[in-house]
Parts: sequence; structure tokens; C-alpha cells
Amino acid sequence: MADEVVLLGFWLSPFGMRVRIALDEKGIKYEHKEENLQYKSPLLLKMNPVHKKIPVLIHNGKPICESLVIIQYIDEVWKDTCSLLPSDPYLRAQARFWADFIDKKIFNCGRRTWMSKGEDNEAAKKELIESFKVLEGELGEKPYFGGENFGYVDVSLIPFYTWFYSTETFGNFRMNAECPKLMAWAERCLQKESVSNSLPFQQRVYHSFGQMRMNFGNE
Ligand code: GS8
Repeated sequence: MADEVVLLGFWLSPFGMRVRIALDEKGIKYEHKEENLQYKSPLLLKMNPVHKKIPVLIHNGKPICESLVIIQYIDEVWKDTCSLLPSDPYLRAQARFWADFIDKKIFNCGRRTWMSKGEDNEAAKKELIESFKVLEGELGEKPYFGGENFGYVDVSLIPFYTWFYSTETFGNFRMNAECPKLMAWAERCLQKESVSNSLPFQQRVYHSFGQMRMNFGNE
């Protein structure tokens, strides 16, 4: 029986983009259901009753929640195609460590940078650039975080490329000047169809973030 794969997502979510990229990398056919996060569907509330958040992958009727957990699940279930995580246990642990760093640092500092103003904005921007530089150190001279092949850490980080224009504009800095290696890595990732097909345009994201800033009274 063919697998039934459904993804509950939202176009602006970097976490949903991770799952789309992983599914595309593996060549898995799936149905994407766009959620309205203001009015969550009964299906989302049923499939993720704990956090009530997207993304949720529904595989043959069973839900898997949390983007990093979902990517690991996809990698374990569809093993015959490319591997996203390395097979060596130590390297797997390292890959998980960096994905966790991305969630804790890049997501949080990035959000604070495009959301805030004044002193908060300066502090968030500083921490964001420092975190990007840490990632540049980890990347080193490798084409991808996992080495020669696009893998788990790349999938975890590349959706934040869609935030670059917003963080640069609201944070008043230039990614090219601060983190040239990371920019080159991002351009490399964008050559992959799995990535370019899954990421919305930076300007569209910027427009949405601008509206959120207004709603929070930061404009
Ligand atoms: C984060 C998912 C998330 O924040 C993951 O999957 O990795 N740690 C989780 N989802 C957001 C949309 S993206 O900002 C969401 O569903 N928000 C709805 C809500 O908070 O009500």
C-alpha cells in the first residue's frame, strides 16, 4: 500500500520549510495543507493537541510533531534515498547539537532582531551575528555542515535564509559584510531544487514581519 503523507504547514514558518525540504530531498510525494494559525483546523488540534503548532507530518494517519523530530523520522523511515543524518553516532550527536543551537540561538535572536527596536534590537543583533560567526566556524571550509553532502544541519538552518533581508533591514547590518562564508553556503544550498522550491521570497517575509511589528506597536 502506498504511503499517505500529509504535511500541516504555514508558508511563513521556517519549521514547516525544514520538513518540505527534507521530504523533497527524499523524493516523497505528499499533500500540503496550509493552516490558518488564527483559526486552527480541527485536524491540527487533533494531531498536535499538546503544542497546537505546525508543522505536523501525518504518515498513514499517525502524527509526528516538532520539525527536528519530523526530519529525523523522515530520515529513518525513508532510508533508501540520501541520508540526512550521518551514520556515525558521534557525528549524529554533533549534528543534533548544531540543530539545537540553531533553534535556541538563530531562531530566538533572529526573531528578536526583526521584532524589536532600540537597545533590545542592538543586543539581539549582536548576539545573532555572534551566533552566525560560531556557525561559520563550524562550517569551516566544508561545502555543507555535514561535509560534502547537504544534510540535517543544512536543512535545519537554510529556512532562516528567508529572514536575512528582514534581520538586515530591521537590524541595520549586512550579512555579506558580517558573514560572507555563511552567505556563500546559503547560495550553495539555494542551488538545490528541494530548497529553492520550499522557501518563499525574502521580500514577502519582510512584508509580513513589518505588519507584525506594527501590530506589536514597534513602528
Ligand atoms: C516550533 C513550531 C512553531 O513555532 C518546531 O516545529 O520546530 N519547535 C517547533 N510553529 C509556529 C509557526 S512558525 O513560527 C506555530 O504553529 N504557531 C502557532 C501558535 O503558536 O499558536
